[in-house]
Amino acid sequence: MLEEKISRRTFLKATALAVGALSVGAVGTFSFETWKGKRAEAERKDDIRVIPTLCAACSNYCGLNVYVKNGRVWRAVGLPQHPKSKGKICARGHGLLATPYLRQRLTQPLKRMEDGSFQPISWEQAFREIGEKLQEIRTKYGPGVIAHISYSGRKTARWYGERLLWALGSPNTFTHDASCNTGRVVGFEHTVGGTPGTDIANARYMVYMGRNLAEGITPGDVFELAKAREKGAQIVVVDPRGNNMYQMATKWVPIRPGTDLAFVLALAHVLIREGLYDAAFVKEYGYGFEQFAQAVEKYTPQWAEEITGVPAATIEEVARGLGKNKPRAFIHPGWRGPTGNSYANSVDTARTVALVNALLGNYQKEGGLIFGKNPPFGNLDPAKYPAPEKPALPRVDNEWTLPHNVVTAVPDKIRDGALKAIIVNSSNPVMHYNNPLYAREAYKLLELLVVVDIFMSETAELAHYVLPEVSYLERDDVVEGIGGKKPVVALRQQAIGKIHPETKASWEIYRGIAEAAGVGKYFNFTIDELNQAMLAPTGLSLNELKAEGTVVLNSPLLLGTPNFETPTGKVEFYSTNFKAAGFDPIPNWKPPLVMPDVSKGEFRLINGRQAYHSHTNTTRNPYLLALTEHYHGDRLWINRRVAERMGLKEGDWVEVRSEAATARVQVHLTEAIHPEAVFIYAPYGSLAKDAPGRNFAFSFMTLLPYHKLDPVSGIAMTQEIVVTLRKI
Ligand SMILES: Nc1nc2c(c(=O)[nH]1)N[C@H]1C(S)=C(S)[C@@H](COP(=O)(O)OP(=O)(O)OC[C@H]3O[C@@H](n4cnc5c(=O)[nH]c(N)nc54)[C@H](O)[C@@H]3O)O[C@H]1N2
Ligand SMILES: Nc1nc2c(c(=O)[nH]1)N[C@H]1C(S)=C(S)[C@@H](COP(=O)(O)OP(=O)(O)OC[C@H]3O[C@@H](n4cnc5c(=O)[nH]c(N)nc54)[C@H](O)[C@@H]3O)O[C@H]1N2
Ligand code: SF4
Ligand SMILES: [Mo]
Repeated sequence: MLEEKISRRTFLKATALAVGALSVGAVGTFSFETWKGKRAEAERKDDIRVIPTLCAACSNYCGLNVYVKNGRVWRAVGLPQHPKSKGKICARGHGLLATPYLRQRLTQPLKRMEDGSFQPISWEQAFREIGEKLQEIRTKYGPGVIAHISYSGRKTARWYGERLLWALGSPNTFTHDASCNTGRVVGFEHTVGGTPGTDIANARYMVYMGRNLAEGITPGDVFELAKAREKGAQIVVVDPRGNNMYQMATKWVPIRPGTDLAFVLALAHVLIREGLYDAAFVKEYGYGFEQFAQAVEKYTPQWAEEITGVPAATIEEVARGLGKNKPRAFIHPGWRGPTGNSYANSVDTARTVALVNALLGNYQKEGGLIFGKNPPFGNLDPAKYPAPEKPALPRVDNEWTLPHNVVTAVPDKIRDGALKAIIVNSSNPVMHYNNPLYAREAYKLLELLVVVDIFMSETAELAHYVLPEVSYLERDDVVEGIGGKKPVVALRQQAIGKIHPETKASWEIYRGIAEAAGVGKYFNFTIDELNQAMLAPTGLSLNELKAEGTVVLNSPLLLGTPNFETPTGKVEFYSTNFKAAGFDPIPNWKPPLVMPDVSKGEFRLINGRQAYHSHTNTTRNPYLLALTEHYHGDRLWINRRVAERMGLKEGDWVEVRSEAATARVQVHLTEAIHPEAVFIYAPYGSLAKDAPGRNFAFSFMTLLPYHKLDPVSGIAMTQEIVVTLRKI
């Protein structure tokens, strides 16, 4: 740990010294032109190759050109044709380039021994033992006790994981979504049939309600936002915290956290009361509008002011701004914040956001919300490559009918004995999907836990077998499709040779496990064969895609007529699926689960993305952690006036206590946060033994009380946390 600290400081000092030396030289004998010439000369002698591939530091999977110099990764630039990067990559995209070379990489398959230690074993032994154990567990309990968990964006893991599980007879594949955006997905899917994208560049009035483009970055969207701003667009940021977007915003609305539902219900009220909604659109595409209109009659701006702390006049101003600029106006669907994951009312907030957008008639319109067009992908020919059938067994999480899978339910399913064996790939469920202290005890009960990772994650530490994958720059993955105004195909391909010879790509690992578990016949193809089959309907060959990295298909989407894939084929102001599932068919006001009692010195603990970190993906990255240190990026934000009343100064240490746990952290005093909330950036407080990220702050997830999961969506409601602070 100490060693790590020194090297980070030295890195910063070295940077400062280099700049110093350069500026001294510049006034003395240094000539930039000579330096440039020498540099170019040296580079001519180098072997430099440029490989187009994809970043892996977040789910945007931006397109990159990776420059490889003498076999080592040198630098990368964004691919201009990739819709997410549009020619630029973010700090994480640069920082992650160090991943292949990090000393914490897993280099060999490992087996956990009786005494808890890990011993290196051969791949042959790993496959054989895992295959035998899977067969034994299937015979003993039936196939349904086997599950697979992956990050949903990691398509290779998802695709191969599902094929393996189906081959074994289990339907229990999970993705990370219930820890991320399932609230939004459920809300939008059952209201308008899916989650649309936003046509930022052409919008005139935009509301970002807990969607922070400046830190939860998508570079392409940030460029579009800047363009729209130059053209005079209004940008309203609704956030209890002055997030970095407020440099571009025209208005910041600091809202009481957990109350966004009241805010949007009141927007609907004003739009309807003042006749500012698109009546023709609602008539043609709406189902159950009358019942909804009647329900929101009581949700006046004055009523919402009481709950949200936002003045009624501000709510009216925003509603009128949206109404007058429709259809080039929208409320962003959000991602994780208030609509995705945080509260007992997140799903209803998402539904109401979808409905307010329908009131603006903005679906499939320029400057509005657009359901993108996806590339047409094919599949392997089943005559040549036998495909397993989807198992008829019910899923273990089938008490939830509205979401597609509820990974947050896994710890309880293990405790109940419904799950006995889990394969995890590119995912860290112990740390990230529930309170880690609660999850850890559950995952320990498994008879078989196999983790495919590149690091010894918190989940890998509990595994019976840890299987080392090659990093994102050392492998080919399954082709990616990106929906939008034009469909896009993109490929992650190998840019450098393997750093550690005993590591393998996911597709080889699944084939090895499948063969050993007696279902190898379903894996008789290479990843190139799979990718060729997928690409066939696009008319693009794998070689063409390898040369370009990212290809925009020339079949643009026609705007105008929206297609709502709901049971009624309409925008469901009255949700038939919610009614059938036993929930309120109309989104009515519902308070969050817990509320801090300010008179007792309580706060709500909220969190968010930080521009230079991504979850556990960066918790071992010395360059990105150096930024944390440099900017004190791991301090707990607290309102300056409140802090001063408590006798706190910038950088003071406090103890943060919730019902679940206690943590220690330094405070950051600022005007830019609601007085009833404290805020921490989300990536810190790693619990893994080898992660320097554990030296920074704490993970908000460890303070999350283990209350039940949301009955509608299964989200863990990760901001339903009340804390108190004590100076130490
Ligand atoms: N404490 C905390 N909890 C969170 C969040 C948070 O920020 N902090 N964020 C929430 C959100 S929005 C999300 S989306 C989820 C995300 O949580 P996860 O789905 O767990 O995603 P990550 O933490 O990004 O990465 C998971 C694992 O993938 C491994 N990995 C990285 N690269 C590779 C690779 O090339 N191959 C393989 N096989 N493994 C690799 C990492 O080492 C890590 O162990 O967590 C949610 N929960
Ligand atoms: N740099 C970076 N970018 C990322 C990621 C990353 O790890 N790092 N992860 C990617 C992933 S997996 C995801 S899910 C997205 C998430 O993208 P976002 O959902 O945009 O990100 P968050 O920062 O989690 O939440 C956004 C904002 O919600 C605010 N907020 C908190 N509580 C409330 C509330 O009650 N009401 C309102 N109105 N606002 C509230 C927070 O202050 C924060 O500024 O980002 C993606 N991009
Ligand atoms: S936004 Fe940054 S981290 Fe995410 S994929 Fe793009 S470059 Fe990589
Ligand atoms: Mo996420």
